[in-house]
Amino acid sequence: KRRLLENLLSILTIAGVIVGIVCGVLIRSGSEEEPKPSDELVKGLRIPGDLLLRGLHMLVLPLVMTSLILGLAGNKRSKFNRQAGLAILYYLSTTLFAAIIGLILVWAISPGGTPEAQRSQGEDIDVSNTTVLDFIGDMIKNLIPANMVAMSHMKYRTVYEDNVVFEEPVEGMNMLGIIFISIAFGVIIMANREECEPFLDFCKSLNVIINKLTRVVLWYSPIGIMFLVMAEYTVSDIGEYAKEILLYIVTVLVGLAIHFFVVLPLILLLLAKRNPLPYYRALLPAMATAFGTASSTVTIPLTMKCTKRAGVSADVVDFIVPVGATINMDGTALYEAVACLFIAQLNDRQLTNPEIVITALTATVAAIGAAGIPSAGLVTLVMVLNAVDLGTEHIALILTIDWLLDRFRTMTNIVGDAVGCAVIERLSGSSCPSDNDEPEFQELKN
Ligand code: DAS
Repeated sequence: KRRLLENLLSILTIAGVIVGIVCGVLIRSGSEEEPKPSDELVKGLRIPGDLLLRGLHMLVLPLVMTSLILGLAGNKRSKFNRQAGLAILYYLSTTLFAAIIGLILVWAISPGGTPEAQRSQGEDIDVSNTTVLDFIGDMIKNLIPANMVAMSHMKYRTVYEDNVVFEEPVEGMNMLGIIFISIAFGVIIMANREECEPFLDFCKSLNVIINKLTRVVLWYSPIGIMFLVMAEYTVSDIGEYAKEILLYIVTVLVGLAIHFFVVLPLILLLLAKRNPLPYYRALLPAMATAFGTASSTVTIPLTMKCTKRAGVSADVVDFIVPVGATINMDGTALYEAVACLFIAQLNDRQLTNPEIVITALTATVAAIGAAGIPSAGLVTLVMVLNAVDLGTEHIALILTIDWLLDRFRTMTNIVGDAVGCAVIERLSGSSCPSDNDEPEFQELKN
């Protein structure tokens, strides 16, 4: 039933895009002298679209906080015992590595065009006079939000004028602060479990509520996307961006393919000393479910069953897969790094090196914060864009194809979780007879 609903959501999303494009053309096929619709009409059309964007923004803070806190302290056994510590370390590094693959590819392919092109037209890009030290200084200072309650929207930039130092609030989400505080909370809760149990229960309930709210926003998304596309793009625009969109899809798929077919199998071979082929073959049912539902969470039971059938001990799988499905999303991290730079390119914005480092880090954390539900990566993409002061223009373009790319990145996510189990089992030296002598397994093996 759940799978049917997720597929229905995808169908509605595609329908929303198509209707949005068709209506976009119709409202612009007015009289010659007014090829564009009136401002009033565009303002009206934007309202339902902006509701979707605001809904995505609204979810980021509670989703990231509860996911990070629960990922760290939610599981009874995550008292930083050997397995938990290894799992978090391993997942963080593979997720960051995936984001870096994405950044290298989107820089090399430049689906959104190369900002230098604009420079060659003699238009000087305004390079604000902030130095690298300003940027890094603000980054470090924003780790400690000046206001813990309003931190989601209070980011500060330090201004030095004639040796007078003052801080001016900058619009946008202070993601680094949210992440830092969430991790601090998680670590402190682990060290003071008794006293913090009520707060942890609160986080668990809040996480349930936020995931339900995310579903509401996602079920609204076909409507929001339809109006966003109608207000922003016509076929000519889509046609104009067709090359960029195609290149963008190619960039994401090539990146995911590298991670899926090269990086993860190499990790299996070198770190877990396992043959990737039978391992991947045992994971096929979980891969198909992840692709079909675009949801890691829904796929958890299958990921666990298939990973056990691949020969990993139940002791490891039962603990690592739920943690992995919460905080390990290699596909999502790669996707968000690509999407962020793609939007920067579309806005003719050349990100500075520190901003690219910020993108890799926030894409990694965004992937940790993203829930294992359809289009969760879209919600936290907003956070990555905010981290480098990129607006959510052009996000409508990304929205139109997110339902497709989501499936590929979800499939990569769950394979990353399953590979993590094999690695943790080997590194933590914990093995107990796995239940791979199930009759089906024998049949599968034959
Ligand atoms: N669909 C999410 C998942 O279930 C991934 C994402 O949206 O990026 O893993």
